[in-house]
Amino acid sequence: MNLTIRDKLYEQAKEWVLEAGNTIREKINDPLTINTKSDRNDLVTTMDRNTEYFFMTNIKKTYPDHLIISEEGYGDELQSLDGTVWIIDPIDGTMNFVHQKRNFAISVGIYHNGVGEIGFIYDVMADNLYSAKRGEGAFKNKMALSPLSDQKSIYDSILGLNHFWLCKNRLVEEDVIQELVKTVRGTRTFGSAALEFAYVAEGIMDGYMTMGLDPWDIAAGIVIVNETGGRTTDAFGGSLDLLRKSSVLTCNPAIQEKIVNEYMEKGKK
Ligand code: 2AM
Ligand code: CA
Repeated sequence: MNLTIRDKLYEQAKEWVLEAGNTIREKINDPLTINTKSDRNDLVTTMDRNTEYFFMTNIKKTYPDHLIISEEGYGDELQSLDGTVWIIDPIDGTMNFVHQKRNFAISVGIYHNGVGEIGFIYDVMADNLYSAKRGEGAFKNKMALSPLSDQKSIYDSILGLNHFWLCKNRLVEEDVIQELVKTVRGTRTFGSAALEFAYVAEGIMDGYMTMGLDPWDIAAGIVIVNETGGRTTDAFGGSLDLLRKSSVLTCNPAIQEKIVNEYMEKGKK
């Protein structure tokens, strides 16, 4: 993608992300209409839908040839990542949005012919914007994020995990996850995949591994984590397909092979 075009696209997308976040903040205490999707814990609100609609109408008006993959139904049905594709989660961490009124993010990744060019993860209530352009580093607001250390030991690592590893249809034997939990220094569960990617990029968490995420949960995060030298694969080290749901491991490169080879591969069902 031409760099001048990309810079303009970055500025426009940033403006929309901040505007959408501002609207959510202003309405954070308004009454919510909450519905469920795949199960009773999979929530969606009018705020998710309205925010996605805001992005969709602006993108289609300004860039009629751009395509959209998004969570709440206003996107396109895509069979490939050809062209310029916006991959959007209007609210990542909807359960946090509903129950906690914090710890949720707007996640916007912009891909060109399958290559992640731009990523934004906006922690709306904290007003922290994580961003990256491919090849130009990652930022938290105006602060450049440092490259991740390649010397990290798994014993000194904090790993983001959630209870889905203990639910039905898990992908690995439970005792392997237990071993992994005992090996690392600590675990955290924040409830927003996008924020967990941002924390890996920031180096305040060393990895995040989860069983099933959709493209909109991770598209921006991949671009941002890449720019700090982190790696993102499925939980078994395989490459990700941004048209499908998949397990995900994003982490400091120093611990990736160990997690995959010594835990995940061994416990694979
Ligand atoms: P969401 O809030 O946009 O749905 C929570 O652990 C993380 O997993 C969030 O990023 C959440 O995204 C995502 N997730 C994906 N599928 C989910 C589901 N069925 N139920 C709850 N969270 C889900
Ligand atoms: Ca969402």
